[in-house]
Amino acid sequence: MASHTPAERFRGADLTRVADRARRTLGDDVMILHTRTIRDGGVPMVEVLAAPSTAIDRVRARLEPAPLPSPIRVAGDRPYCIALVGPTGAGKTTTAAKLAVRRGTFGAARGGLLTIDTYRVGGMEQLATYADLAAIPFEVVYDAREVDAAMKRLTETCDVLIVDTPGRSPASAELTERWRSLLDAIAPDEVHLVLPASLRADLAIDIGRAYRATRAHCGATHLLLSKLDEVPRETGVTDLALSLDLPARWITDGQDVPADLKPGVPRLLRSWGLAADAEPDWLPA
Ligand SMILES: Nc1nc2c(ncn2[C@@H]2O[C@H](COP(=O)(O)OP(=O)(O)OP(=O)(O)O)[C@@H](O)[C@H]2O)c(=O)[nH]1
Ligand SMILES: [Mg+2]
Repeated sequence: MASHTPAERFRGADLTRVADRARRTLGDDVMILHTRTIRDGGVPMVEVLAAPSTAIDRVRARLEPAPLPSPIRVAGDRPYCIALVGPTGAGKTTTAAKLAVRRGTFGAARGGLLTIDTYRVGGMEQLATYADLAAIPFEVVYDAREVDAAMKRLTETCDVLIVDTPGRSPASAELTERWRSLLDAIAPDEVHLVLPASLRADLAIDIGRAYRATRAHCGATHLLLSKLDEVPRETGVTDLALSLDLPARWITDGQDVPADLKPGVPRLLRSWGLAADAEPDWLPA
């Protein structure tokens, strides 16, 4: 896969000359992303990571999601629904818990959880425990006919609803069809495709295609890369996000609920071509 990263590294004996070379190569709008001193065969050198600022703007524009509605729901309307879909073990349930439990993810709006994953042993209990600890509403729906009643109850108790779904195994077409009809009945406002950041790009593109080309309410609208902590130096993570061509509202980078959930774009821009030892403040969050 061609890299989408237009950031380039320049090395030399002194910073002024290296920065000049970066400007001559990449143009006057060059932005220095990171500088560090390295040793090349024992000789100290300056290394500069630079990219044209228009390229950075382009990446940002492709990954930036539309802002959440404000207020997130009009009084009396049903809660704003965010569903998480994706392959088995991608991190959907953990991420659902993080989103619903973390205070401030949605400002002052009250979070709630709903699961349609009644297949996975322990999945429901996992979410129920988090909901219990955080004292937020939790509903399980087994059948499309139960959706209305569940939504009515949730309308009283929460403003944003996070919907967990079962992992989709290509071998279980019948189960897949069942949860898709359920998700259709829920009609989420956003459907986040949760994919591990370590997934091979060609597989991610195939999976993305499969999840996007579906019925109205099941099609993925956003990408949520999980497990960034499992990718050494986060190499290639931003390229993966760009190849899926979906906006990225959040990423996850660890198993801790709710701490390991971060806004997507600032983090993806930071991962973009930068080594792990880079200063984290090179772009405003
Ligand atoms: N390192 C790391 N592990 C994570 C992250 N998110 C989830 N996990 C772990 O990944 C495993 C699977 O997470 P789940 O949330 O159960 O995944 P799921 O997509 O709901 O799985 P199914 O319901 O079986 O499809 C668990 O051990 C989680 O703790 C993350 O950001 N980083
Ligand atoms: Mg799950």
